[in-house]
Amino acid sequence: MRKYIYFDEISSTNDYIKENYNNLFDLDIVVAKHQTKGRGRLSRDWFDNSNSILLSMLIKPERDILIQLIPLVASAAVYKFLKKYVEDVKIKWPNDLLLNGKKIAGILVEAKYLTKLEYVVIGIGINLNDERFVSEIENKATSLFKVTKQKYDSTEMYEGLSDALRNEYMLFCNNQSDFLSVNRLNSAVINKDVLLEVDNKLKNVKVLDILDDGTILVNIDSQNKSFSSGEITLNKNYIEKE
Ligand code: BT5
Repeated sequence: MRKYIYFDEISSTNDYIKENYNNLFDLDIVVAKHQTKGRGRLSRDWFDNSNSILLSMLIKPERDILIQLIPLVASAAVYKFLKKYVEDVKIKWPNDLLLNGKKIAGILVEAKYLTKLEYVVIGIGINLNDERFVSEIENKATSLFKVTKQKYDSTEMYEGLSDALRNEYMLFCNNQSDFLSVNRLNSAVINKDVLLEVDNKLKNVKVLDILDDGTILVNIDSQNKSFSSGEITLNKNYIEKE
């Protein structure tokens, strides 16, 4: 298996896989030093200044998989990878990793269905050696360097993350991944009061749990209700009431 396909510069590693999936194989990984059109969810920007890990993995599933679990599988892989270097890593359901309360990594999962599920792309951005960020994210982003004051070798980090992601996904396929408990035990939001965006309105809710189907269980308007990530976003400036 190829370790990964590398680009110095590309529009987006997710877009590269989506445009070339016919010529790529299951578990192929594409990495780039810099993206000119890095994307988050809902067409938001993903910024980088050539100091981060920008990586996407292609999945060509042989049978249908519960797609809403994939961001949680990826979160668990990134969590385990980051824990080798730093302590206070938290997972903000469904796709952000926080370090000391600031965002160090984001995950973008995209899928294509024709008559069946054709492919899934897992895109991961992790801030590595960044000393500063563009003003849009300066107050809410952090990097491994900012926290540990050490610089990291990008090749080693790409390989480590690729191994962690492939490994977690293969465990998941064999029903052996502990991704749900990793997400629950290290959640930044369970038992917290947060602002939830539902139907374009912000609601104050308490997060109770992450359910086995990957949805989040919240207490909203005095009722318990579960939401999938497609339906809601936890507000990016969510308020924590300790
Ligand atoms: C994400 O979206 O967090 C998913 C990011 C996925 C990026 C990877 S990089 C490899 C692959 N190729 C791509 O084109 N994308 C994937 P979301 O939850 O929508 O968060 C986006 C928001 O995070 C932005 O609106 C900013 O507020 C913030 N943000 C942008 N760049 C950031 C960074 N480098 N560090 C921390 N926060 C950032």
